[in-house]
Amino acid sequence: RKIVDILPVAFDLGASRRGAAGGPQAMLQAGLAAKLRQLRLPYRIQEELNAGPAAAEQAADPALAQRPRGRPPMKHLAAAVAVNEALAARVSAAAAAGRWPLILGGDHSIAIGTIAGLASHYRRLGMLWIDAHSDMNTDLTTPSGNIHGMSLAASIGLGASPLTAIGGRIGKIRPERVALVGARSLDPEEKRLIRALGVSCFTMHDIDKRGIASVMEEAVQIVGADTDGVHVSFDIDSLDPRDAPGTGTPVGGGLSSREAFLALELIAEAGVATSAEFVEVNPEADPSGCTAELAVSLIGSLLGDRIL
Ligand code: LYS
Repeated sequence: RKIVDILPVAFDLGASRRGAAGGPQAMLQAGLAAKLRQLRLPYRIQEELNAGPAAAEQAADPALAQRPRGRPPMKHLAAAVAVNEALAARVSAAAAAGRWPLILGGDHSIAIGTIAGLASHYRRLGMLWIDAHSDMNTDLTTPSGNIHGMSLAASIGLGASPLTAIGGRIGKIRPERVALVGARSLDPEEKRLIRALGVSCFTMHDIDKRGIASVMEEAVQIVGADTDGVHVSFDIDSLDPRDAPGTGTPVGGGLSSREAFLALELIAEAGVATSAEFVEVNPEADPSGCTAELAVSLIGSLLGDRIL
């Protein structure tokens, strides 16, 4: 049995709305460790990573000066690079030591560091990206300047070099080894890029039409074909805001908690996942704490929890 290596990342400067930095502590307080004990999984909880006190106040970054006209600058680029480099080193060490990395976000920009770390270990990494968004913007297409909208593109090797070069190698994952699930808010140029690259994208339309079980069967097959590892990058905003209100960029018409549970149970049954991250839990947007509790249950399902 692999040791689950819990890596909390208190970083939310990749998003417009602050608060996801509190996600890791919210999930831990909601009983993540107890859930792992219940599943009889050995685990360790690493020291929390953060951007450091000066990050939010950082001086203007030289890379920002080159921004294309009409697009907002990448926000908090230096802080995002620093935290993702540190995370990449941690994830790489965990994978090299034979542990099972479980990263707690933080906003979704931390996927850049997670994937950079995994890519040093897995040469043919498959990627299940479960999210309302596709995070396929670059510095040239972003409508917001928020780096959490760029993490998948950057990991594929597209966009500004400070992001694509994190962890050393550019192009950590191949588009044909990626499957998006739950998409329902895509910017025009993200749509174009998804089509041009041939990234498999299972939208809410597909899920409504085919059912989540059929979609997951195909998605798991795509990410498991000719790969030596599969990462599950789970954005809590894939769920409908009625079930998971505590997140920074909620979009209606999302997965029900039942669909999300089934999706993660099916990944567990397939036995393909070699790491995961759960991101965008924002306790400041959820005084009830129900979103963090749901996230803990969902993590349990991915790690083998069953009803019977
Ligand atoms: N596509 C939008 C953007 O690039 C929203 C991204 C949300 C990511 N969690 O800003």
